[in-house]
Amino acid sequence: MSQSSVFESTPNNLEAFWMPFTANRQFKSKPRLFTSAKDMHYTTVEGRKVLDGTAGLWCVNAGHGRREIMEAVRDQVGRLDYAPAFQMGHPAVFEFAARLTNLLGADFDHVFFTNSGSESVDTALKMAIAYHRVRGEGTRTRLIGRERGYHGVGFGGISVGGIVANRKTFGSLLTGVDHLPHTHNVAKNAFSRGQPENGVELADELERLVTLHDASNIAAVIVEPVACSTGVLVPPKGYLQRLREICTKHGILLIFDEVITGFGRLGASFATEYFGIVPDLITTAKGITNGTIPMGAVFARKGIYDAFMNAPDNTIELFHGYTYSGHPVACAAGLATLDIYKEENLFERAAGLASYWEDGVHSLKGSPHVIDLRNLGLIAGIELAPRAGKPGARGFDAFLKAYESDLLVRVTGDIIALSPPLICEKKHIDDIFGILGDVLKKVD
Ligand code: PXG
Repeated sequence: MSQSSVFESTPNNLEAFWMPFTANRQFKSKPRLFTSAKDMHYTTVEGRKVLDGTAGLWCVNAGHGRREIMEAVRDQVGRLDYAPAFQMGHPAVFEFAARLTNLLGADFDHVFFTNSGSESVDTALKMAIAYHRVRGEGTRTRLIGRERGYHGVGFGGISVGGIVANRKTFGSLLTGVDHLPHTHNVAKNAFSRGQPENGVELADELERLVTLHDASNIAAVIVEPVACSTGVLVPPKGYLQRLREICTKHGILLIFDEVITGFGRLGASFATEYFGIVPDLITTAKGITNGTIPMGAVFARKGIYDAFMNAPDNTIELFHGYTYSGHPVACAAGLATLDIYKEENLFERAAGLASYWEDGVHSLKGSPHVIDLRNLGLIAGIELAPRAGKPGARGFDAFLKAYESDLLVRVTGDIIALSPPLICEKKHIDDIFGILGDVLKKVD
């Protein structure tokens, strides 16, 4: 066969693609394919409209098919498709960095670009270790994460993350890592509206780890302000403040992983603003480009970048970066996305909808199998009792039945997670909870 006929004879089947975080055999036996999307809806290959209850994968905050982003991307590809990221630059990346630091406010003054949340996490962990080293505290190398934390899929992220399947599957991971306990407590906090009352003392576990290892060995603590991927675990009142205080007391950097909570999800620019707490590094991705082009970013608090700038002239201050750091097309998408967020006041809009959303979530109290309902901003978690001996089966069934009922949700185990685009209307919220109420009646 000639080379060109090899290309032409590509079979039309589903086999070759090894799908990420997917039950491949189940999917390929009964595929679910989207072919287009506009505003709040996907369209399936069969032509069915499906309401997007999850903003894609927590990323399409401004809704689908935004013309402004499409035009910006098209223009940028035509003008400058790629510029080397190392030792070279292009105008859009500087403009985007400046705009992003404005959005974060006075405490943050530098941005490092990546291509995903996982890369943002690895970048932040490396920055933290390198920061201590350039200041002459090179013994600070230990990292502290949290049980049930999700920080992406790099070795750094799965090491500080607290997901059992990663520990079971991928070996010994990074050394020098400890974990705080997670904050989820259905017995004490079930059906909390917003932040739960119980659990602030769990932050004191950090003091125990400092006593064990000594602060002089600890570089950073990383947490998601709201742990979303493992089931929407809303932090107890006062918990994040206390973590901040303990980190400050011991010179430990605090990293907020805001890959999901960034860009308006809580009804504020970032969780940092929402909770009024200033971490030292913030990791982001997803909503930074409305999910249109892959991109991530790490924000550094004032002083962190400066600490690196004492190196001799012409030396690379931080030995780190990606081929596609600050890719021109991603920057164009990001700039257009920021314009939409601003012009449509989408973060304020989310804040304005949050109490209606909360009422919608809690209207499911009493529905079959529901053992807890949780919410913050435009996020919700609906925890179902697992089927005896079959954890996750009921959740997956609910996911499939919701999809058949024209609603896209996410499930993690037996927890349904929701995060609609911030452009949603009250009628979409009514539809989401109306459909879910019916679905729960059909799930056994
Ligand atoms: N940190 C956090 C807090 C995340 O939520 C990542 C890092 C990694 O981002 P990338 O871009 O490398 O995937 C994430 C990603 C879900 C779901 O449904 C969540 C994520 C990704 C896919 C699905 O819970 N979070």
